[in-house]
Order: sequence, then structure tokens, then C-alpha cells
Amino acid sequence: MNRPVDRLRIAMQKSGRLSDPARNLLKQAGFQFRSDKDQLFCYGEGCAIDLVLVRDDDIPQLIAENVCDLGIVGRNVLLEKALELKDSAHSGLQELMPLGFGGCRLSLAVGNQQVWNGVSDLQDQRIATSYPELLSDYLQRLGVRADIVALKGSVEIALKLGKADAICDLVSSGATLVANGLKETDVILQSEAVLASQNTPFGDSRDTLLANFLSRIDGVMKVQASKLILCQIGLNNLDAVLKLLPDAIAPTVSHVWGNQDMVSVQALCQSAVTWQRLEAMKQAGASGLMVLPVEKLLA
Ligand code: PRT
Ligand code: ZN
Repeated sequence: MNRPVDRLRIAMQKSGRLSDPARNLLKQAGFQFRSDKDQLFCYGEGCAIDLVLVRDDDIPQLIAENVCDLGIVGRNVLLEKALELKDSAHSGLQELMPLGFGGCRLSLAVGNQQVWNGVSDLQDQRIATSYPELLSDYLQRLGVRADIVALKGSVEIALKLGKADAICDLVSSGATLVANGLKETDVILQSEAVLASQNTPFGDSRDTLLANFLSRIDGVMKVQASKLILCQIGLNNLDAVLKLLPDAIAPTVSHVWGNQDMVSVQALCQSAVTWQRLEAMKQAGASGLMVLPVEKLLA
């Protein structure tokens, strides 16, 4: 297909779980586009990037056929298509970078009442799924032979309909499984939205565009993961509290005015600051704990 190679073309989900977070990510990275969400093609304004808005299932194929250079798609969809295209002329899809949203898992599930001894229970059973390639790859690796019933949707009701003995579907909170009288048994794949491309360089100016694009996205991801922690600590407890901040980059420790035994700590952390972690810090002697988001970061 003839198309300009001085611009990067990114395929994204038109509407669905990934569309808003994907757009926000690009916006945070400073990219702006002309035309709104209802249009199929969005031109980058002041940047050499255009968007193609499609159904998520079509994204890997568009990359494989060079219609688009990159895609933002669930790892589940990317790997399913990559397995499907494995022996074709369009093999060679790859995950460039996880994007930290759209998290879910592809799991096996059986009826609540069913006794479960392990995946070998599925030998010669019928399993309904929208991911036949990923499922058959998983079963093959474990040496289990089963009858895979490929369904486009409504997988969770396949047992009720008598179409299958087990299912393999995406799970997030688990509420859908519970509502359908199912229990999760094995996780086949941990998934999230990823940036996808072909696994060979473009060999033209898109390689530079891609390197710049990746570095901006990486910057946004780092900022999202970063939090600034502020607290006060008695000098005696300083070491114990700092041990709970192993990911802090060069924490700043300064004296508190009027109290020589107290210090104030400012630390930039690059991993999740959970309530458990804060509680552990409090127990170790920290007080006045504050966690602040970071807006921009220039290392
Ligand atoms: O129209 P289009 O084809 O583009 O969209 P779609 O309906 O196929 O996809 P969409 O928007 O539902 O999902 C897009 C991607 O989001 C998926 O490919 C996953 O990578 C990711 N994702 C994250 C999920 C979920 N979480 C999720 N919970 N995709 C689907 N689900 C469904 C799941 O299939 C099940 O029906 O939600 C239900 C389970 O949710 P819980 O919370 O009850 O466990
Ligand atoms: Zn879809």
C-alpha cells in the first residue's frame, strides 16, 4: 500500500474500554488531533502522527498488513492474532511497551459446584472461548486435549446453554463469573493495553518518529507511576523508615525548625504507594505522611 512514510499511523479502538485511556495517554504526551471521536481518521496537529479509529479486533491485522505502523490494543487481542498469523506472510507482530491500563486476565472457569483438581480435568471436555488460539496453545503446552468451542461473545453463558463444560474468558473484577455461577480456576494470560508494532524496523524516517514517540510515552508512564512522599520522622527512626522506601530516588532529609531530633523527608517513589506501605511507615515512626501526584518530570 502506497502511503507517506514521514508520518506514523496509530490504530486505536474507536469506542470501548481502551479508547478513552488511550486518548488520554496521547494527550498527556502532548499530542493533539484534528477531528473528533466519531471520525475514523484523525490528523495530528503539530506532530507527525495520525490515528485510525477501528474495532480493537482489527488492530493487529492492520499493523501486520502495514496499513498502520502502531496499535494500542489489549495484549490478549494482540497475542491471539499473532498466534493466528504465526505461519502466514503477516507474522512478526510484537509488543513494544505495556501501557498500564485495561488490565484483565484470560482465565479458565468452571461451574461453581464442580470439583476442580487441575487443568487435566478438562481432558476431552468442551471449552467455550473467544480466544481459541491462546487457549489451544496453553492446553497444548500442558498436554491436555479438549474440544475448543469458538464463540464471538456471551462466553459466560455457554455452560447454562449446554454448549460447553468450561469457559476461557477475560476476567477483571470477577463479578461476571460470580453472576453466572462460575468459578475461576486458572489464569492463562495477564493482560493490559500495550503498544504493538511489527518486529522489524521501518527502514525510513518512521524509525526516528517512533523513537521520539516511545520516549514521550515512556515519560508519561514514569510520571504516572511517580509519587512524592512527604513526612516527618524522629532522627532515631530515620533508617527504619527509609528502608521502607527502597525505590525512592535520593530522598531529601532536612531538619525541622525548632526540633533538632526531628527531620522532614521528601522522597520521589517510582512504584505504588499503597495504604499498607504508608501504615508500615507510620508504625516505623513517620508522621504527617502526605502522598502527592507528580505532574511533569524532567530527570
Ligand atoms: O467494539 P470493539 O470490538 O472495539 O470492543 P470490544 O467490545 O471487543 O472490547 P472491549 O472494549 O470490551 O474491551 C477491549 C479490551 O479491554 C479487551 O480486549 C481487554 O484487553 C480489555 N479489558 C479489560 C476487558 C476487560 N477488562 C473486561 N472485563 N475486556 C473485556 N472485559 C469483559 C469480559 O469479557 C467479561 O465479559 O468484562 C467481563 C468481565 O468483567 P468482570 O469485571 O465482571 O470480571
Ligand atoms: Zn472487539
